[in-house]
Amino acid sequence: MKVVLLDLETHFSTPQVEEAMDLVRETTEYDLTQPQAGYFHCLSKNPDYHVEMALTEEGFVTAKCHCAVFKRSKICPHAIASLMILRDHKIRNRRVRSKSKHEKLLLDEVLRKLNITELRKFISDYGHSHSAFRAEVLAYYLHRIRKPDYHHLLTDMTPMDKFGVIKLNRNNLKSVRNIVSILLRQAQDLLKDNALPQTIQILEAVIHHLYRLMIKVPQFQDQLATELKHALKLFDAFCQLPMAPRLQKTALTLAMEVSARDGFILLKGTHTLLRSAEPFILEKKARIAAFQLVESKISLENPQRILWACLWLRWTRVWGIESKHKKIKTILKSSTPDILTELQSQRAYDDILFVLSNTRVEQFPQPIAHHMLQIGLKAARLLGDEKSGQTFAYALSTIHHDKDAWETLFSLDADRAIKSLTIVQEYNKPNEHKEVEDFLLHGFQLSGQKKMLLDRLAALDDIHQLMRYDSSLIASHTVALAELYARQMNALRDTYGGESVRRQLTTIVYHLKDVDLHTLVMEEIKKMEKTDTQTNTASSTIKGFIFDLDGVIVDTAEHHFLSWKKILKQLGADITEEDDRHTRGASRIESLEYLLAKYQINLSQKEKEHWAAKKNDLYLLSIEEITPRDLLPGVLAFLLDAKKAGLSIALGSASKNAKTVLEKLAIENRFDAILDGTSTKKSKPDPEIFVKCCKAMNLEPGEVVVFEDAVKGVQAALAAGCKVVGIGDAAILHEADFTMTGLDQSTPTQILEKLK
Ligand code: B16
Ligand code: MG
Repeated sequence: MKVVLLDLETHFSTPQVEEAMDLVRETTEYDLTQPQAGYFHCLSKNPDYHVEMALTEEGFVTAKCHCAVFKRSKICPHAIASLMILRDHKIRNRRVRSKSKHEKLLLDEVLRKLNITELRKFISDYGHSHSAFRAEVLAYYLHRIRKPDYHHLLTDMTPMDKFGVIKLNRNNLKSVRNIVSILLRQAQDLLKDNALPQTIQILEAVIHHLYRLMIKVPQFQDQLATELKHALKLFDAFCQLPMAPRLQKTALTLAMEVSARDGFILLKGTHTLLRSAEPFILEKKARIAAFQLVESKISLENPQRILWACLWLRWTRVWGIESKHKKIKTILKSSTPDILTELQSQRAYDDILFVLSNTRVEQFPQPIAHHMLQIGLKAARLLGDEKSGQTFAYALSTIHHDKDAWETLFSLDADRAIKSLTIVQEYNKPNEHKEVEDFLLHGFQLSGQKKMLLDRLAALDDIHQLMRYDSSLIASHTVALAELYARQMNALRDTYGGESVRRQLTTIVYHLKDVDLHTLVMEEIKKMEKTDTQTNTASSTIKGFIFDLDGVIVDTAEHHFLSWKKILKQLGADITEEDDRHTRGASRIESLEYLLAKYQINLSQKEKEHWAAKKNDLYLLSIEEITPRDLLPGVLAFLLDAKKAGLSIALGSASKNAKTVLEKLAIENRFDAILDGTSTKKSKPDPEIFVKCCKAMNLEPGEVVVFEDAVKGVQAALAAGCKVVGIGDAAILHEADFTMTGLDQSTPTQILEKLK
């Protein structure tokens, strides 16, 4: 950054300059050294910073600070402050030199002897042409004359019509702001030199004038706010200095008069005039007057009532004044959350605790009450008020399940923090609210309540939470943890979520391997499977399952139907969905005969064989592409679980192509017996196929459940003496013991339970 040393203010924004000025004021221990010509070091011990500066003959200067902010943005308050210090140093040296020549002194001497009229005349002699320019020069020198009249200067600068109405436009607004800025800069310098009477004289004129403009020409409020903020900041700094009672009175009168104006507005982010002048409001009478003024501002219609209320509350606390107006209390009561938020932004932490000590937070809706208590906790912590901190943290933990607050409580009073967990646990059933579970598990883990953590995790049945919190249980509760994992993994498998469950299980297995629990959990799962098998088979009379193929295991029924449709088309008929009901489960030749009869087509035996073979060719072609992905949902899991439950399983299909289809689906080895259209003489609804299946499994038909999608199949199973679960439409398969839409809808264990 390269700037002109004598003109820093035009290079940086007002906030940057102000911040740097604050820093200069704060800089108490520092060294300004010149290791070589044109190079300077500003080394400040308090606050800590180090800036290197290079100054050219022409007055250009570059600065480099060693702080992180400068490294990132090539500018920082330290650098600007150091430049100001350097400039000050240079000017002082020059002053010494100029003093020796008596030039400056001479100018001051001359000015001090002038009155305002003489000064004006003097200036206009040098600059007739431009009134704004004349005013600027006037503003520069005004404080040096005997009785400067700033009010006059400002009013003079502000255009008015003959009725006294202010006529500001963009152009003359700029001039007004310029003059105000010059005056404020001077006030700032005067304040630095502790010239308090002169400072308040400028501030009084400027603040009065700016507020007048803010009220009268509200369309320029935003622009004027920049200067007003600067003025208020100076006023606040002024009020913090020790001074004669006469000056205190001037400051207080200014604050009271300006605040009392109709249409007066408070600028957010600045100290209110009255708050700045508070150190001067010492007498009871003055306090009551100020308090009443603030009260008069608090009404429902006032959009700034929250800001006023903050001051009202402060004085209630600090001065112990009680309001006589009930209405105010009512207004403020409903605005308490907003007041707290505002007090927080003002960093008025004492007032926050005061408000909360007089408020029943639980009367507000939950999220609002939560926020209010959070504000309170923060304030208590910043003030080091442990007792209030504990109270807020306890309420936040117990009622609002706030994890951060609980951590604070734990650091302050571990027993109370654990008590809060116990209460939350008692009042909240597992799994009802996610945030409660997060709160509890987090708390149990952090406070080392391992047994409570394990019990809650067991009650939750949420394997993801288990994975999140198992690290603190592995060493102390290894076996219990492994059992829990085994149980929850089994439950997850039983949900038949397909691909997504498989993916979840893989993630869990990886995690278990990571934390060295895999072997133990797998052993637990095996143990459980063994017990499951024993209990299932021992308590149930059912010992085997028979599955039909088409429509139960795979959706080939559609292929059968479409193949028939094409054949019948060649024979001059168009078959319908209704026909599908009759061909389902029926053998190939029976199906053909049914369709020929229905559509009155006469064929010889040879021709029938010819068309049946043709249908099969079409069918085989259409199932060519079948892969294990074509298994109907949940089939594989169901077959595996049936085996796990100790059941024998068989396939009983009317299709002569059953084995081909099973191979394509890669499940031919999963069955204890496979009987198909090649093993029987009579087709469904004749029971032959299922009777043969039972024999092959060495079971009585009464010990077997058949899963069937065709009416003929259901009838065949019943005729064999088996139980039947219909797969498909309950209305069509009404003869079955019960129906479901697919094998993914239940588990073998549940079916056994249902058929008991
Ligand atoms: P194929 P399923 C049955 O199979 C079909 O449901 C039925 O539509 C078909 O006509 C029958 O197989 C004969 O099939 O022509 O391949 O020998 O349901 O008893 O498994
Ligand atoms: Mg079928």
